[in-house]
Amino acid sequence: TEQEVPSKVIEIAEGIKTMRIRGAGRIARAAAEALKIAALEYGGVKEVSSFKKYMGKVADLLIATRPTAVSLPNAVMYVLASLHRANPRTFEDAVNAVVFSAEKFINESINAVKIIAETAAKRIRENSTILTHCHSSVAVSAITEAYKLGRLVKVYSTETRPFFQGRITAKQLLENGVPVVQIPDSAVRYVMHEVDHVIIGADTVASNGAVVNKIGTSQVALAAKEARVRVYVVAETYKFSPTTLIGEPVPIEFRDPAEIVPESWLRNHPRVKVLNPSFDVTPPEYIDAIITEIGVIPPQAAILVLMERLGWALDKIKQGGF
Ligand code: RUB
Repeated sequence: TEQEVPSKVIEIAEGIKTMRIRGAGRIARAAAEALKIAALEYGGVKEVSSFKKYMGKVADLLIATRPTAVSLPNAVMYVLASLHRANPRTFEDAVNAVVFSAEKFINESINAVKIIAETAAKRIRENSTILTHCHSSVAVSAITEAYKLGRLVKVYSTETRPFFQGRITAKQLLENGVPVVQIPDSAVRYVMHEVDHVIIGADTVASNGAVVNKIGTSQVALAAKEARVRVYVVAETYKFSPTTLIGEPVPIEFRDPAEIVPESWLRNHPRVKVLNPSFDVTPPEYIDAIITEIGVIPPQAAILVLMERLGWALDKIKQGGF
C-alpha cells in the first residue's frame, strides 16, 4: 500500500498555496523543511526503492502548490538529488541523505540572504531614498543593512495590490527602525524623481537575465529607467531557472478574481471579467545589476550563474528533463 503523506507536510503545502508561507526564499526553505519532515516520518516499508517513490510523491505535492517561483522546484530537486548522488544502500542512509541536504539547503539559504544584504548595502550611496515593491525578505534585509550603515533617509514601499504584501514590508522596516513611507502602486512614477535606488527581490531569474517578480515590478522598473534611477535585484542563486536555458517560459500564476473585487460585486456584475496575474517579467535592459551571494552581476551574466551553481540541474535537463 502507498505510504501516506504526513499531516505536517500537507499543512506546509497548504500554507504555501494559501500564501500563509510566501516569498520565494521562505517558500523554498519551507519545502526543504517539509521534505525533511516527510523523510523522518516515513512509516512504510524500510527499503530504499519504496522510500524514493514516497519522496517523489511528496516532491510533486510541494511543487504543485505555486507555479512561478523557481526557488521551490530548485529546493526540492536539490534535496532529492542527494538521494541519487549519495547512492544510499540502506534505508537509514537514504533518510539521512535527505535530512542532511534539507538542512544544508536551509542553512545556505539563510547565509546567502545575509551575504546579499551586506553586498547590496555597500552599493547604496549616503542620504539615499530607496523604493521597493511587494515584500522581499532579501530586499528588507538589504535595506535594513544600508540603514545601519547610515546611508538611508527614506524608503518608499508600495502597498502592492491586490494582496498588500507592502504592508509586511512597511511593518518589518519600521520594526528595524527604518523610516518608511507607504504609497499606492499607482504613485510610483510620482515619487520616482526623489528616488536614488530601486531594490527588489525575485521569484525567478531567467537565463537571459529577465527577472520575474510580483506584478507591477516591470512598471516600477520602467518608471525607474525613464528617471535614470538604478534598479538592483537581490536574489539568491537558487532563484535562477535552469529550464529557461532550453527555452522554457516561466509560468505566471493567475490568482482568484476575488482578490481584486469582492465576490458580491462580481455576482452583481456577472459580465465583468477580472484578470489577476500575480507576477510579471522585467526585461534585462531595465535592470542595472543582480546581487547574488556569489557576486554582483549584470543581468546578462545570469547564464554564468546557472552554469556555476546549477550545473547538476543542467545535467538533469540533458538527460531528458526533470
Ligand atoms: C513575493 C515576491 C517577492 C519575491 C522575493 O510574491 O514577489 O518579491 O518572492 O521574495 P508572493 P524573497 O507574495 O506572491 O509570494 O526575497 O523573500 O525571497
